[in-house]
Amino acid sequence: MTTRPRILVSLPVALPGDLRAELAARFDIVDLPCGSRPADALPADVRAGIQGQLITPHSRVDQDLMQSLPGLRVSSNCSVGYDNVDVAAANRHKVLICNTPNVLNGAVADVVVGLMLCLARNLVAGDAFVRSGAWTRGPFPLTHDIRGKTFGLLGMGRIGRVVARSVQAFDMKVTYHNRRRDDEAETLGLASYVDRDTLFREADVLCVLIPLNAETRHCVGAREFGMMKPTAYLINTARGAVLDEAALIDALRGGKIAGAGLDVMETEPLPADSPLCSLPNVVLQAHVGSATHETRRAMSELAVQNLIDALTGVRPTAMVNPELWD
Ligand code: 8YV
Repeated sequence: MTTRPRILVSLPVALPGDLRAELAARFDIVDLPCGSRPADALPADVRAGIQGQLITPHSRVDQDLMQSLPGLRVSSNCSVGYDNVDVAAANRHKVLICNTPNVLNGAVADVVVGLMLCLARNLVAGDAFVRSGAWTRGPFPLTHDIRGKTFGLLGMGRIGRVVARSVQAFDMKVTYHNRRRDDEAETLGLASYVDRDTLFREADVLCVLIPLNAETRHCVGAREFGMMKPTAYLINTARGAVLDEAALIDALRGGKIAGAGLDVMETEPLPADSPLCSLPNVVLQAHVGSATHETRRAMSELAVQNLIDALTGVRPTAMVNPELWD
């Protein structure tokens, strides 16, 4: 009798029932609390039979993990980012890594636009102003237009293109800097390429949309904030650790930049005693870029399908290390 492949599922929230049923129809499922490590929570005989896993970036996929799951063949991230994965170790262990690009582009871009409007028009403070009754004592202070201003994109990937198209609707001039030129984006008129220092110097809104890796960790720090206009806003919906957060706090306190909109932080969840929580020129969100019913459903569907495909001999749609499949 053939044994069914065993998979690990470790997610912050339960999969929708129909998607879990898709997995249960094919595999034996072992559930693991989100963020737990299999070596700590599962006996060796259970771990030995696990061939695939469905996870989020809360779970590390590193040498230790792969040694604790010696039969692992595929790890399916329910996320576009894969900074939780040691890809070199995955390649050494022949573990295919899948992720969920594209399906979340619009949702993340919408949070970028939302943060930009909150910063430029001070909308969060405006709500508090009305609720507190302060309006009865005088008008809300004037804020700033974004129309005609320069929107600088650090990173022109799939999300960056949607952001560029979105902010063009606000008559903004869009510039970008990326390791590689995006000729198609330029041909489409989505953005114009500038060197990295020019991007920081000229942006009225500077949006960080680069992946987190050893090269990009803390790549935006005091030097970059010092180049920015004191009237400029910084937006980060990528990963918190791309910014040197201590330098950002100094820049915000010292008036080097006018404000920051952060959907991601170096420490998540952000503790209430973080200095970021007491800065009036910061708008904070709880890593909600993709957190809509529709987008998270699409991500879950893609992540589940990637796992099923990889374990049933079908080429998955989205792979981080496709050379392993080929
Ligand atoms: C994920 C994200 O949904 O896709 C990413 O890289 O950061 C989010 O969209 C989140 O990390 C999973 O909980």
